[in-house]
Amino acid sequence: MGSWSTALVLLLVGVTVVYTTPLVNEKQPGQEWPKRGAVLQPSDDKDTETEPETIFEEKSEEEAILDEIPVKTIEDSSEPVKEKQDLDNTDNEVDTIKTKTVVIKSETASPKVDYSGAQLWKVSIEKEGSRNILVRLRRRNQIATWGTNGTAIDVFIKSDSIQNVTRALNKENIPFEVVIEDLQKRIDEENPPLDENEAELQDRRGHRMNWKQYHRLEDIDGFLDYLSKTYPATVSVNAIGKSHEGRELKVLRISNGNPSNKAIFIDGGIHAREWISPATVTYIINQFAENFDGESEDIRKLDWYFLPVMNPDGYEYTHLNDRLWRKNRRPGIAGRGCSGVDLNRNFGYRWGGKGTSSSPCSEIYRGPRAFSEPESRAVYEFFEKSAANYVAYVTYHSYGQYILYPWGYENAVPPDHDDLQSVGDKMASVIQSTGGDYYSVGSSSKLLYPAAGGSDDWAKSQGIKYTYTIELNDKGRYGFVLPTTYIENVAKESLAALRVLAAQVNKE
Ligand code: 0X9
Ligand code: ZN
Repeated sequence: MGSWSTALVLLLVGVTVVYTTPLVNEKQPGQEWPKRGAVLQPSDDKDTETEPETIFEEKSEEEAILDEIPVKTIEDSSEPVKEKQDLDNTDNEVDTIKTKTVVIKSETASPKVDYSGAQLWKVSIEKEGSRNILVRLRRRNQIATWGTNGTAIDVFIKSDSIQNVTRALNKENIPFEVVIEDLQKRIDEENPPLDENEAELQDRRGHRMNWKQYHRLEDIDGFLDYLSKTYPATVSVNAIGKSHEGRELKVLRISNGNPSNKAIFIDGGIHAREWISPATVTYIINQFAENFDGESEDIRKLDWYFLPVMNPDGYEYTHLNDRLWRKNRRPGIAGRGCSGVDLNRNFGYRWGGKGTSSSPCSEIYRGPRAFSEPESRAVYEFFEKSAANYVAYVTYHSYGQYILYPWGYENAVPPDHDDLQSVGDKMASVIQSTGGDYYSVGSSSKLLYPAAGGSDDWAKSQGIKYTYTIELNDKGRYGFVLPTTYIENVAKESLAALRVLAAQVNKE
């Protein structure tokens, strides 16, 4: 071969290499996320429009009363904590940094809500009439209800209501016990800073994530980006939309790129204060992404989609302003009224039904219409556009240790409820053998309370068979303010449960 032809060959090889070598973080061939219309997926020919058949079960008197008091939420009340209300009304004083499309509120703008002297009680509901007393106290904004185990309700009481509530319960001989003496103290102790060695390790790793702490959104997002840069053949990240305040909603996908894979969608952080949820989702991501090739076939055969923080504004708000905030950060009317929509009441299946409120001040405010919120709408649009064959949807919440399946909107179950129950039972049993925690399994309306507009009901209505809400630890010792020492065990248990689910969907 002459020197000219050698040069031409070298040039061609060079050009080919440049054009076929993926840039860092660019998706490899076969790694593009399947879009509807691009490749026909088995799910495309399923009729998801028809409403799944429901089996209605008779409600006992007991359950009917529980309907009135959706435990863990505050129904149709104005803001339960005076301080919160005051904060809402300072929205117009808040500093904002405006860019083209992003408006992120200044971190120092509003003062922190102080929970000094606020308490968490376990109030027995075994005595007749005790629920009604609690409903009355809640309507008068004296208490907020957090969780239940069926015989007692966890009740949050702000400091200046303690006397009144004590008197009301004593008068009716309703037993109660103080579980947390001072919530602010617990909040201050919840997430201690890392010691120096650990902090140094963090900096050397290329990301700041670990499961010994609860992290700010920046660390979580940085971790997802790090994984996609480090493992471009299997991991990729896309922003599926933006929150009210302009934060990205980042979805991470893990896949071997086989177009016939089934897919599982997992999210966390719908409710801002449930910090154990994003911690668990990121733990699972870490296990799969860092060692995908060494993972079991059940994991490698599936496409995994993770949205660890569906409510990033609320999540940041709980770090900076109010540790016990639940909703997103939709601004109040004219920047003055109560803010926030409960994203788990804003999804578009049976929106507006039981266990929801039309009052913006309520903790379970459903929003002005289904999918009115950029966060829930982004998830809806993501599923609309995605051609992946979703066979399972898991959404992590806290607390109570429950594995819940639809329906949530009403005390009814879908036709395949036996499958959901038996796979749920298997997950609960592996959780117990892995880390020792007991999880109850059942339909969410029956085990907890009816509440419409949940992401789980919507996912199920779209034809995703194995749809679960998992309420992580604990059972009310710490509630939402779960110490960091619990993270690893809780997350390890959930990972074990997810492996059971993966094995099941691969079998079908
Ligand atoms: O009330 C909720 O949104 C969930 N409980 S939490 O304490 N994390 O707020 C339960 C949701 C269960 N699913 C439906 N009701 N659809
Ligand atoms: Zn929740």
